[in-house]
Amino acid sequence: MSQPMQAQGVYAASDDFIAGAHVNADQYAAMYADSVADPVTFWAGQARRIDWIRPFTRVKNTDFTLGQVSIKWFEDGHLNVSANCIDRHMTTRAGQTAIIWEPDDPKTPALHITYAELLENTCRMANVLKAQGVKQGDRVVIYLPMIPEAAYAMLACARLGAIHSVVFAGFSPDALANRINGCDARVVITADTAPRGGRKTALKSNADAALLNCDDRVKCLVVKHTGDQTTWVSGRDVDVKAEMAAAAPYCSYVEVGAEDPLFILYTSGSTGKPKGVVHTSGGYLVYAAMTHQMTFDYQDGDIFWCTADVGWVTGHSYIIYGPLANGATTLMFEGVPTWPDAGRFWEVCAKHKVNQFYTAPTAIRALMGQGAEWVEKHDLSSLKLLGSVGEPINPEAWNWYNTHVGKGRCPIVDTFWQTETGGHIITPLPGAIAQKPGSATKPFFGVKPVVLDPATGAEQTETATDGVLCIADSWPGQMRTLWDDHARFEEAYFSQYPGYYFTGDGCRRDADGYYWITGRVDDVINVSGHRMGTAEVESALVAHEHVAEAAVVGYPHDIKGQGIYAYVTLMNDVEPTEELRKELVKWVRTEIGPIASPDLIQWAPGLPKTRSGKIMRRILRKIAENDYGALGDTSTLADPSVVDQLIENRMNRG
Ligand code: 6R9
Repeated sequence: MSQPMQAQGVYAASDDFIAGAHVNADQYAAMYADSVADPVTFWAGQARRIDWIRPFTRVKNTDFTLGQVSIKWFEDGHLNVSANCIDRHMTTRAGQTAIIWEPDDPKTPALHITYAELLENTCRMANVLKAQGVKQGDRVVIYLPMIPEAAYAMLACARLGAIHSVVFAGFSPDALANRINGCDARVVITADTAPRGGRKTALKSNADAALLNCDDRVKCLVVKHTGDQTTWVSGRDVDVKAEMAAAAPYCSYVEVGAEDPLFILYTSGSTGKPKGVVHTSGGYLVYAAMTHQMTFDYQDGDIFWCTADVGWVTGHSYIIYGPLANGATTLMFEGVPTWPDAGRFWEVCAKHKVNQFYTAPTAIRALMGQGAEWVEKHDLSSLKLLGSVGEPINPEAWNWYNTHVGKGRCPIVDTFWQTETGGHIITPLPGAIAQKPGSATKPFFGVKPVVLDPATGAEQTETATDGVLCIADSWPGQMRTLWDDHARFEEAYFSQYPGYYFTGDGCRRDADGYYWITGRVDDVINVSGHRMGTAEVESALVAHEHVAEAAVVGYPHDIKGQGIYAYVTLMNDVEPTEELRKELVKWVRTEIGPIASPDLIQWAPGLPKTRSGKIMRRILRKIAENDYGALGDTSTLADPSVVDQLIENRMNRG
């Protein structure tokens, strides 16, 4: 999906929706102007939406200057994130459902966890962590499926001032070990097995394998979720549910500084090593809460469903922190959209009377392919708003979503943001900004997007323009650093276009000032809304004994948005066989995880290189896209004949 989408019309919310919305067009215009003209006053006001134990006196202290990048918000304020998401609601919402948990198997009853129960379970979990020696500032790795214990664990860490690093349950033992070691965590929380779509992932045995490569002192806390048999290492493994039952039902929360880290979340970059994005407590929570309320026009009593996994930033900000800070009812779904059938999402929407539904274009495209009859079977009259995230949404998917799911009466918010941004940065506010299918529309409050000329870095001042997307000033939800590597943080985000935060995305701005994200301009690809560094897949491939060299690029894929196309050069004496192809796919799955599986592997006796030995990825991308007619300048190639051979044997002839 790397092409800018053409507007096929402009869609505004109904007059009724606008009348009841938190923000209408005039309010947006006035508030946005204030937010960028005087961010200190604006954010001082917004920060009151959360409770501070000690009020801040300094609002904004940020500097994007290369060599001294520093981002601090509300820096002398003190708070506790868990208390903001739970305790402060106890006087008014103790009996209200905080989390609806919908299990993988629709025959298993859903759970309705009240705020009072959330408090007790979070406290019990916090006491279990404390008993393992976890204290303020320690890192805890959470490798759990979509079960309530994942929420308890995140909030328990926040309660103790410990820093969580959630690792997506689809990641391999190696990826898990790297993340445990990367932040020197002493505790990993996992589950026995994880059912999804009727199949089970052996999480505990993955954790066992990972821990072989970690410090002996790392404890393994195991949630016995399915009750499946697992190996048990006494002295190291802890039965979480049993310990929670025996623990005290209350645990006091600690006072943390606004700039104390809340979590680390690893994400892919353009080099082989994933980046440990660090978010802190005060600014992140203010921003997650505010965007959740305004972008989704969340109203008290609404049932909110974000289908992401808690292993991604979307799950952090819009299943856990934003909704719970707002006292919302948030739905957590263990399963997949297509099991037991392609109507599962809609069945869950109808069953729990979901009001806002937030998913990814890849899921919409997959369901679109199954036919609208799966949607029509269910009563979707509770829906008020739909959301999209993770990649540009193509107009076909947008129209299908709008017509069949939203019945033409639900605004669609196409929210552009990143792990690094903490929350939405370019997004429609549904009562204020009319939508154009494929456009993330306008900036959120306090966000100053700029479009730069990719070559010169000059700011494009005309309204209608295109280039690379940067942000000119800080907002409270912005990441603060990379774990233990501030130099890499500056280098990755602030060095290409000095003075700006560089998103890594290209974009177009139309004559109405709407932003259209055109996709990554770096070596990051977007597979089913998941970020994957091509270098990560390459380094996994070359770690195989038969592989001499590998180059990985993205290519258009109907469902996934982008698929993974790998060019592999084998060692001299190795025969390229179908069997080896399968083995390499399996190899990458075990090295990184199923989301990194190459879709196509082409044997490449040689790769197109410049005389200085740089692989010319531009050419490889074109061949993978089946668009080899316009290869551009190939004059710098060391051996141009390599290209003809690659074209002849290309794998994607679609
Ligand atoms: C939240 C999340 C970030 C990258 C980002 C961009 C792409 C996300 C988008 C979108 C177009 C949208 N992206 N939302 N592109 N329209 N509404 O997805 O975070 O996993 O860090 O990915 O995803 O390319 O740079 P993350």
